[in-house]
Amino acid sequence: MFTKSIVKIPCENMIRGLTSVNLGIPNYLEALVQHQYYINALRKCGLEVTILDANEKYPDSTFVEDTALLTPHCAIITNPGASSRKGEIHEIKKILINFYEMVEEIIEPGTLEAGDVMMVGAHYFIGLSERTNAQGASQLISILNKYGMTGSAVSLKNVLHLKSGVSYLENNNLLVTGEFKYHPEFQKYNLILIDGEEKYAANSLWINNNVLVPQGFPITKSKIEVLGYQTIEVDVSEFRKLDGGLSCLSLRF
Ligand code: CIR
Repeated sequence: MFTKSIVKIPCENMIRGLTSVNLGIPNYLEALVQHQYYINALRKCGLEVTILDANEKYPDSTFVEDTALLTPHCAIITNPGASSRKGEIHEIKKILINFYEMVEEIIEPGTLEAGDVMMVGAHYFIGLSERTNAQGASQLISILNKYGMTGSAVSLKNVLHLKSGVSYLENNNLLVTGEFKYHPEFQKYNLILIDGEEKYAANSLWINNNVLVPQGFPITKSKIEVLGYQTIEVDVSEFRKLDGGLSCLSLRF
């Protein structure tokens, strides 16, 4: 169970954020409203929410998930692979020392963004992406081992981050799309296939037996409900324009 979360208000400069999709420029005011609904949803799931101010220096800084991996034993500050995002870690580090006694770091030449890290109990799958390299993954595995946890690297080709295409919903249930359907490491889970028009919803977010689902993906929503979860729809259309999804917008611990 999670009790706390951290989010960061989007900055006006988000309209200049990194993106690989052709969905247009985000509407900033709309994004602010959607972000507030997202915060409400986290509270509905029982989380205390720490809200960080916007920082115009970092257009993508609302995607706070990428800057740290929070485990039950330690916090790990990442080293984002995107050069425009590297400076985001300084603020997050200052915040996390208030919550964690043990704070570790990924360092050069290792790069890692925590959107590439999926927690399954005490094991962490680490996507090797354009943002997370093999050195970053191996540093992370060493840190996890030090605290009695494990990690393993997963290859990926077609998505920005591992969790853009696969999300663990606890109780052995795994949402998968595209290339991850056939991945050998995931075959032991109860795979819920999310495809075609709905593949964006493969990034849904388990929080304390609720699952946040992006608004507008009814097939995914009902597949998740059939498994016994309570779903909460959240509109994140403006963040999707920057390759962002539900998990990217918070740190949960
Ligand atoms: C980026 O390209 O870094 C941002 N525009 C989106 C980050 C999304 N984060 C995530 O999937 N964890």
